[in-house]
Amino acid sequence: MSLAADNPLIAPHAPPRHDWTRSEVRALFDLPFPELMFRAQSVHRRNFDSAAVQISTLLSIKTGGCPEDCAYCPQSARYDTGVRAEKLMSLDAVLGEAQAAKAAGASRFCMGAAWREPKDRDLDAVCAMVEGVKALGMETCVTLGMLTAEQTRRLKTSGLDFYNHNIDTSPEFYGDIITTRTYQDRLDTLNHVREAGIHVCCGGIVGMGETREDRVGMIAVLASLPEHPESVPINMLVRVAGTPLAEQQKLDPLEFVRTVAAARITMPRSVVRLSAGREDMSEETQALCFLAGANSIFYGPKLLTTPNPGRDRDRELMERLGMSPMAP
Ligand code: SAM
Ligand code: DTB
Ligand code: SF4
Repeated sequence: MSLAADNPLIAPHAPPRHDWTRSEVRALFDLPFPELMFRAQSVHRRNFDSAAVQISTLLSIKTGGCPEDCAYCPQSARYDTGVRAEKLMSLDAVLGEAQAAKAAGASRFCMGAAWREPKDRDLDAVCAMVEGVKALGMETCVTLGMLTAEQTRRLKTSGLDFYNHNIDTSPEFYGDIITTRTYQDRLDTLNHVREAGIHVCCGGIVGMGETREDRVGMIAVLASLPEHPESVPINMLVRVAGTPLAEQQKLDPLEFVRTVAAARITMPRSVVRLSAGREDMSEETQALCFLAGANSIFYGPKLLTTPNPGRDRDRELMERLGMSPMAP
């Protein structure tokens, strides 16, 4: 890798690139760890306050019983994980949770549903939730599965700020993880979201038994989108008993940090979320992720169905690191 072209200190303020090749992304992953961290932190500081963390809270508004076969997911009806299928939550209950999240310090409220795609009647209910959460003064995000162009327009009208839809992994490894929808289906939904003028939240999962080349491929796909996702969640697989990936070998945490750094360098203006997996991560690894350019977390004791660090623990961690919430 040539020095001048790639060193962010020598090529400052270059606009974000959308033509990242796999070999360039691979070369980032292959850098000596200190060099990779230095580059990631240099890019980070040019684009963000390096002490600011975006705070989102997640709520599962429709849990379990999903027809899809995502091998990582505790909510698939195909696996016996102990997650019960529930009905869509009521508007009042959702708004109560959003209010509590706001009072605890979250600026964005993310609502997730275990659907392949929403039915129109369900979408009406979700739109009412989005309107209600927005009226509380929070940013809104939902993740509901595949969407049509018409559905994205309805969500936009209700005031939706972000839609989360992950590519999850590389195009080559994808078929080992999910067979009930294609990679292209996901890209199509992302296009609809973009065209409706909703911010895109799109990332993936590492630690599913993929190779480094798959992690490279995932980052290269994200970084080559015509517009980078405004939000890029990097999840460490939460290994849930009963799912096909329950016994997956744990990924080296430093490889997770490298993935975060590659996301930061290739998508310099995106908010990169240190997403699922923090419950099993040391605080030192989390600190390295922030150093690598992560600047968002899920805050609150639960993700969708699995545990996340408690609020006290995260407040203490933020304090120890001298980091504070990012203004919305
Ligand atoms: N059902 C919708 C869908 O899949 O598009 C929305 C909810 S789904 C749970 C949202 C995302 O959560 C998935 O795309 C996946 O990236 C992430 N996820 C699910 N289970 C996970 C796990 N065990 N570990 C890490 N991430 C997970
Ligand atoms: C994302 O990338 N991670 C979140 C959110 N988007 C919806 C979900 C993590 C789920 C972890 C497993 C669970 O709690 O069920
Ligand atoms: Fe269903 Fe989403 Fe889980 Fe896949 S990730 S099984 S689509 S809830």
